[in-house]
Amino acid sequence: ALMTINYNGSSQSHWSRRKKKGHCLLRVSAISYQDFIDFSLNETKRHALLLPSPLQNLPIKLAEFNFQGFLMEKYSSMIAMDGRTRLEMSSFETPRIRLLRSMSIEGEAMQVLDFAAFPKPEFDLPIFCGNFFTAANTNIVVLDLNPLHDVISRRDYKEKYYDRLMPLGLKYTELLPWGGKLTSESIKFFSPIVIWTKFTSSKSKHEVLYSAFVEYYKAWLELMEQAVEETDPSLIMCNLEAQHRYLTWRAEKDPGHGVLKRLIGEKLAKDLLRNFLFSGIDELGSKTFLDYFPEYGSEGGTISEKRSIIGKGFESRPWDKNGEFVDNDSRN
Ligand code: BLA
Repeated sequence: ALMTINYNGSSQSHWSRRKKKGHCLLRVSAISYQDFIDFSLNETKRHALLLPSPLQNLPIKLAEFNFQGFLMEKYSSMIAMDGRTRLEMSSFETPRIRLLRSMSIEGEAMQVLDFAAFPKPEFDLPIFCGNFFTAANTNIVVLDLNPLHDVISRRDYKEKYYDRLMPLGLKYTELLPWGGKLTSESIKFFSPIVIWTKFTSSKSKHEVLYSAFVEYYKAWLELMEQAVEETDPSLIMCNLEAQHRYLTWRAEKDPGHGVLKRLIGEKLAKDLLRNFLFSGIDELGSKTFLDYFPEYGSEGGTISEKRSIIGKGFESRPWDKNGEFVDNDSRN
């Protein structure tokens, strides 16, 4: 039975099968992020032509044997080294979205969603980011329309996308309050409406998180629909580099790496990060992590293992109700 579950012929059958096994062996905890993914794909289809991503069009090439010796599609589904935890990947594109991908992890003691939408470089749209980690009743959540360009130095960019979204942001940042100190470097990747929160699991909190995800994603789809395609090559280049810098940051420093390495080993985790989750890193640009973030350089030209060079900061939310950045941290 495992063999047939693991081996997916196509992403479509994958979705229907996933639904059918809703009551299956490993679903101990109530929360499953599958509903979030189902919603987002259905909603995307109402706004755009949803096509399978080339990442999932190469099943033969990408099929390999996993730890237990099951033949699997690398970018479709995997069973972790513990033999139980399941990782499910899916990816699509649309005429305006370069890569719409999700990874969900379902284990006995852990549920994770990593959901992102990366626009094509002709659009300066924010990057949609839904990152939810649930384990042992604690939840670590980042939900945001991550700005492609710096919202502090580029006021035009903040006004263009975020001024109108402040009421939505205020509604949910009250329900899901600031999660406390975080890697200071991350703050530049967040927008004035970012939801950064931690909470203990409860039905009501998960319902709030679901509606926040729904409303943020709908807002992002509307922006996507209204966006005007850029034609100036220098501005397209600028979008391209900004997205590449973002991918480079996350592929190197995302806080979920430790968990991924424990689940599937260092080699596969790195492969998943570069070729699936942050795919584009080898195609969109040629700069390296240290080109973008030289402060992480250590002796011998290697990248510092530290996640943060500045240290943790931002005990409280560093944006006011108008979305103005208020530097409330003396170290920054
Ligand atoms: C913790 N995840 C965190 C933290 C943030 C994020 C801000 C707090 C700790 C810190 O700031 O270092 C998320 N940070 C982000 C995101 C961006 C960013 C989304 O800069 C985007 C720009 N989290 C996941 C996934 C896993 C995961 C996929 O998104 C696991 C596979 C786990 N996140 C995870 C864990 C912690 C965490 C275990 C707590 C452990 C720690 O702080 O090191």
